[in-house]
Amino acid sequence: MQITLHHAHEARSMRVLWLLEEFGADYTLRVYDFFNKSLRSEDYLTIHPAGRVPSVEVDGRVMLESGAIAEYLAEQLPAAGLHRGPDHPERMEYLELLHYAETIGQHLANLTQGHIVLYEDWMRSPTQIGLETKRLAKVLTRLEAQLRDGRAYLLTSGFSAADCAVGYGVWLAPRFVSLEKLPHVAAYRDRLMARPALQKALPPEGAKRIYTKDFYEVPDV
Ligand SMILES: N[C@@H](CCC(=O)N[C@@H](CS)C(=O)NCC(=O)O)C(=O)O
Repeated sequence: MQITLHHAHEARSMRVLWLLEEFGADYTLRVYDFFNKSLRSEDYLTIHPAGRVPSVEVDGRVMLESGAIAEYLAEQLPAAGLHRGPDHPERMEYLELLHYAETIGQHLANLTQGHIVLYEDWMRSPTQIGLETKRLAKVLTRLEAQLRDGRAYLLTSGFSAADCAVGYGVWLAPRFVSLEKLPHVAAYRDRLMARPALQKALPPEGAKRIYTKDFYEVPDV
């Protein structure tokens, strides 16, 4: 299988990059600068008409949407054991969590816009940032409940593609919210960080990053 991943460091395409590293798959990586409009170039718009990452080319066919890509690749590369098929007892939770990643992702995207993309104080709304921060903390409680029984990963059957999907959000969330009241999520994040495949999906030394602060405070209204 020939795979090309279109990626921007620290963007949602990190889910797919991490997954490819978990597979130990061969792939070609094309990295775009999140800020310099390269995602709006004519060439890239022929791949992703909305100019977003990730997109993948698999044997010459283009696929969009990180959740769908993760599901598809995990299914196509079953030897890695990261898929849970129709007959698996945890199939329902697997699908739910893999797609719950975007419920987390929408708040991260809104906070990225509020704190970073809207770079001048007059552009941003402290009310909107405050609300999105609370909503991000709230959606993480779903994960705290999932992990409360002491399981290492989201499913009792072990690490799966759902961990890469959700794990991206868990990796990023502490830049916006404290995990102090979410101890199981915090410990889960530490376990994810210890995975070599996640480390390989992080930006290399010196690369331009989206997130340059350890913590983005909600601005005063
Ligand atoms: N639901 C899509 C979201 C893709 C998306 O919006 N990605 C962001 C990066 S996190 C992006 O490409 N933003 C560039 C832009 O909006 O110009 C997915 O999960 O693949």
